[in-house]
Amino acid sequence: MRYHNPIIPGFYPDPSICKKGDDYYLVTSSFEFFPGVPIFHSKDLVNWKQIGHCLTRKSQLDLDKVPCSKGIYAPTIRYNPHDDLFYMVTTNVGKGGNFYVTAKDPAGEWSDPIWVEQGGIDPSFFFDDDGNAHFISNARDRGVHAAGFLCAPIDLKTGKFLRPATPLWGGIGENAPEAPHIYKIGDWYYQMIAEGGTELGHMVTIARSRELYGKYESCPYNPILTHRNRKGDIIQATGHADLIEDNDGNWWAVFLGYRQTHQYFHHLGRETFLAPVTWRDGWPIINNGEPIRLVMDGPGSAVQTLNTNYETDFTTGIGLDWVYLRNPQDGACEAGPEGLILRGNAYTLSDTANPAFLGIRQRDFSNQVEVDLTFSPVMNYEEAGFSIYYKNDAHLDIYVSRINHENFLFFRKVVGEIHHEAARIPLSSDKLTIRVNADKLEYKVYAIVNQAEIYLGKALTRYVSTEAHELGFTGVFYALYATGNGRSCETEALFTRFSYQGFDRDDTCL
Ligand code: 6LW
Repeated sequence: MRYHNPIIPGFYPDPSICKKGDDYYLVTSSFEFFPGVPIFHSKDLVNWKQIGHCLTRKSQLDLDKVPCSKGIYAPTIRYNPHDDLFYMVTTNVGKGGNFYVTAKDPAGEWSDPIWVEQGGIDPSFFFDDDGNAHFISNARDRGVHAAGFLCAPIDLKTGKFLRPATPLWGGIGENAPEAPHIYKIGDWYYQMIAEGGTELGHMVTIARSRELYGKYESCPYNPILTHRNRKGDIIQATGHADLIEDNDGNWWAVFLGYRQTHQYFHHLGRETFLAPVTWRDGWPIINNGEPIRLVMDGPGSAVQTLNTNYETDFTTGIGLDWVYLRNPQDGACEAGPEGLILRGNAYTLSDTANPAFLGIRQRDFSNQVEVDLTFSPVMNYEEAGFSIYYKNDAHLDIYVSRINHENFLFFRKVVGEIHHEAARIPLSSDKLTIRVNADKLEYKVYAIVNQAEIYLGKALTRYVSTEAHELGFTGVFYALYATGNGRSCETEALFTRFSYQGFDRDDTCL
C-alpha cells in the first residue's frame, strides 16, 4: 500500500525508533517546549499515535529561561531486552547536558534523569548481544571535532563510564557530524551518522567494522540519503536517520526532512519521514538512493489512515498534542467544564520566559483553524488571543486588548525587532471567533463577531520561517495565550473551542 510522507507532519524533528515485539515506538526533539520528547506508537510504521511524553516533570526537564531552539535536542529511544526497559537518552542544551530516563511502559511515567558526564549532542545507546551497554555522542565540546564521536561502555544504573571514551568513525569529512547510531547486523557493527548540517546539505552516511571499537570502513555508496542536489524538490534537508527491521525482515529508515514552500523557505519545522532500506553488498541504502517522495510504497498491506483534523472544547482536559512554552506556571492554563481558562502573567510571547501559552503544531501548509474566545479585559495591559508562533521574535498575534475604556481586536506582526500593528478594530462583544486560513505562502486572518465576518489582513508564512531568522530548529505552533504585559492579567480568558482542519493529505492520491 502507498503512504504519505511525512509520516508525522509538523515540527517533529530528529526521529529515533525502536521496537518491542510487534510495537514500534518513536520519539522526537522538543527544544523549549514542555512536556518534552513526544513519544508515538505504531503497529505498522505508517500510522502513528502519540501516547505521551518522556519528560513530564520539572525534575526531568528544567527549561527556565532556555532560549528558543535550546533545551531538548535529538533523543534516541532503545529497548533493552537484557533488563526489559526502554531507554530515552537526550541532551538538555545549556541545562546540564546529556541524560537518560527509563520506563517499563513507554507511555510513562519515565524515571528521573541519570546524568552522563560526556558532553556533546545527539547521545545514543547501543546494547550489544552480550548485554553490555555503550554510550556514544557527538564530541564537539571536547575539542575533538575532527574525531567526531566518542563512545564508551557505560554502567546503566549509574551513568558512569566503565573506561574512558574513545573516538569512533568521524564521518566522510562533511560539516557538523552528528546523530550517531550503532547497530549490530549480522557480523558487522554499523555506525550511521548525519553530516552536512541540518539544512540543505544534510545527509546520512555510514561505516562498518567487525569490532565495535575497531577500525571502521566507510560505505562506498555514501551518502546513503541526501537531497542536497535536489533544489527543486518540495522535500529538503533529509538526514538524521534511525534504522529499524520490521517483523518480516524488511528494513526501514525514519529521518527528518522539511517541506519547503516554493520560495525556498520552510515554516512547519523539520518533520518525520519514512523510507524503505535496501541492501547493496551488505550496505543499507535508504530508498535505494532514489529521492524521497510525498507518496511512497509502504510496508506490506498497512493502510495509512492518519489525518490531521482536530477539534476540542477542552471540557475533558488538555490533549497530549498541546505543549507549554517552557515550564508552565501554576494555574496559568486550566481545562474545566466551561472550556480552557488562561490566566496571563507578566510575561509576553516576546519574552524568553513562560507566559500563559498552550500551543499545538501547525501540521499542514493548507489548513483552517478556528478559535472561540470569551475575553473582556478591564485594564489596558490585559491581552489574550491566538498566535501563529514560531519564536519570541517571530509571531503573528490576533488578540483582544483595551485602550482607555474601549476593547479592541488587534492583528500584530512581530518579525525580528519590528512590531507592526496591522489591524485595530473596536469590539462590540466579549465573544468572538478567530479564524485563520493558511496556504503555503500566506495566513489570512478573520474574526467573526456577532455573526459578522471581519477580515483583519494577511501575513506571509515566510515571516515565521526558519530561513527568515537566525538558525532555529523548531516550527510554527498555533497557540492560545494571555498576558498582562509586565503585570498579572486579572481577567481570565476563556477558550471554548479550537478546531483545526488540515488539507495537505488528499487521500485520493493514494
Ligand atoms: C540535532 C542535530 C541536528 O541535535 O539538529 O538534524 C540538532 N540535526 O542532530 C537539533 O535538532
